[in-house]
Amino acid sequence: MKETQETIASLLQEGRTFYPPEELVENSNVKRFMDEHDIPTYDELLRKAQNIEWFWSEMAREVSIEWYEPYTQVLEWNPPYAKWFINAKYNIVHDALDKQAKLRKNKLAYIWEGEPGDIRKLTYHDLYREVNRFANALKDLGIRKGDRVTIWLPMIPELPIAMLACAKIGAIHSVVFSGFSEKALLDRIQDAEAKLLITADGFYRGGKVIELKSRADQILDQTTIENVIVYDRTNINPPMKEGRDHWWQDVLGSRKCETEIMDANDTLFILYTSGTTGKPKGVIHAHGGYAVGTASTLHFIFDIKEDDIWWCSADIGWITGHSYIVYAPLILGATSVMYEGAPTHPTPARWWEIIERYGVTVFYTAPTAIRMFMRLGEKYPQNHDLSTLRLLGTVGEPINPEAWVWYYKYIGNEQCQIMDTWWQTETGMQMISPLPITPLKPGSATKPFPGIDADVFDPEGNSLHGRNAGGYLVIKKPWPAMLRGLWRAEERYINTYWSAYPNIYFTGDAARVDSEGYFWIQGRLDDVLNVSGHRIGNSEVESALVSHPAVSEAAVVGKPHEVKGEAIVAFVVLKSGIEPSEQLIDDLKQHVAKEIGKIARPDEIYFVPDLPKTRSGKIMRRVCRAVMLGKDPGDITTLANPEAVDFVRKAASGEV
Ligand code: 6R9
Repeated sequence: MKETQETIASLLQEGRTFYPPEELVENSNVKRFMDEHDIPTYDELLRKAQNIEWFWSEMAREVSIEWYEPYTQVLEWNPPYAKWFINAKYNIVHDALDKQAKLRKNKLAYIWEGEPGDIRKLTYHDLYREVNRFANALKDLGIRKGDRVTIWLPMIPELPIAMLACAKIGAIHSVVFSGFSEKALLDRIQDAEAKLLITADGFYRGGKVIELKSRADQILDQTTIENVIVYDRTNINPPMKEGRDHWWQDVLGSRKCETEIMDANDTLFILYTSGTTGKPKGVIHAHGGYAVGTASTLHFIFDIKEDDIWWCSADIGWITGHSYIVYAPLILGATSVMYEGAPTHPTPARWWEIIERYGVTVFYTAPTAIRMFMRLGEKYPQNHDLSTLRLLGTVGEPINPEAWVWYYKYIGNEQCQIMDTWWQTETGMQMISPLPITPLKPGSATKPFPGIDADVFDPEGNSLHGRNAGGYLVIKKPWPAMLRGLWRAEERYINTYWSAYPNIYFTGDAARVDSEGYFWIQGRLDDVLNVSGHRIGNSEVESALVSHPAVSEAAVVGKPHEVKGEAIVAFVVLKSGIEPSEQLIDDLKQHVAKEIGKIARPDEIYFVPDLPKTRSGKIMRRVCRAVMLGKDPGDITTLANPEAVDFVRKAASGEV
């Protein structure tokens, strides 16, 4: 530990740059691409790729996308709507599966490990067969092109199988994270008006069985769901409703299923993400552009080669899992590791055992996980042979230099470049990230991916590029995996992403760009928390609290947290006649976990007689947060009730 601290201290002082090993550069996919196109330098690559139509059509070829019918035009940009690969006939399942079942029939697509230790290995042929059988099951239950199917499955192979089966027949999947509550599931089913739900009886997490099906039963009557398919993972026999509920095994159809020929711009999936209001946004992604964008980034950034073993530790319920466990690795014909359970079960060495057991070569995780392992101590990774690793990556939030150095030293043995990838559910693909040829500065996501035109603007829309001054992170040109809209919320799409500056995508993040063009992401501007790399709207947690019978009002704010990045703190006003108590604090935490999911459970709850508000009645979260952190709340004289600031201060400092 002492040694680590010294390394960190020297690193922080030096602001060191880490140059990529020559061997990595020489053998990289991106270097080969540059040589083939007579591109001598990284800067030249970035410059040339700003001709986005040239670059993305080259990339479609580079990652071997096979269209049923070719496109007639690369891009059609009618701001704020982009279409890519115009008139191409396509289905992502062709590249992810149908083609692979021929090219790489006996190669492993997934090496899966369940939390109790069970192992399943699926070749491309196995996966192909399972997807076809399940796709026929969906058809038999009346699912057609354009229908929405909600998937509430844990990290088992049936999750990618279900997603691919939907895509294969042209249905739109909407995956809901298995850690979310049934209430969150209800909102998402209703918004998408899904006809079918695919779930499991339960799954293993932290040594326990977490039920899914029996919980879904509590909300299904309020939905448009006509049929439910249930996978038997834990043998707990949930109640099954005659006529509506079907066991996975019982509905499987024949092994032969034609892939639906789609337009490249048809919708592939909806994935809900948190915004500034309580209602989640249904981000829409389309077959063609998403395939090109996700496969290109995995190919160049993580440099996937035929014999790599790729492990992205995210849950498929988030965009990271959609793009980099399901679609991109399959399009590249890679072998992926997939793990069901908690990272520290049954011991804090579980992940390192997995890397050792399968000889993982490229590993992608989140800073919050690294900080957790850092706390547990380096003895766990040190007892394992991690020498197969050649590249590491992170995503989800800024990585602090301490965690960066620990990851570099104890997981990468100072041999592996760390790819700090900035992107969003909306961008679909990694957007700002090093390539194997990029010199690294710990804490910086380095430079935009070729073809991505990122910048930092001041409020008037002037570029702050190179000035090292904080501003709004924006993207100035369209990119292939960009969102195509929000599900049945056109106005919200325009207001959220396209209203700050004309025809420019507003990311909602703050950033600065230094004199060498390196991007330093500073975090979100809007009222969205980032807890362990998960986006949670402050107002989502507030709505959950206010839905409890004891609560009249709530303000939810984030507080810096060593492991989680942000911890959730709630200031709560109780209804008159209700007495504060420790028991009530516990009840409220439970209530939020039930309404949204455990990840949104507040870490701290304080009762206050009133909350600071503007004269128009808007609760001033910013003031609550400043006061809680002991900072100057700014001018509070315009508040309707300045005395409430003191209530918050006293509560947060434990005076009441
Ligand atoms: C992929 C994903 C998106 C938000 C994004 C930003 C934060 C993601 C980051 C990062 C700093 C990185 N974020 N990666 N911040 N450095 N490398 O996480 O998507 O769940 O939609 O979250 O996460 O604030 O705007 P999503």
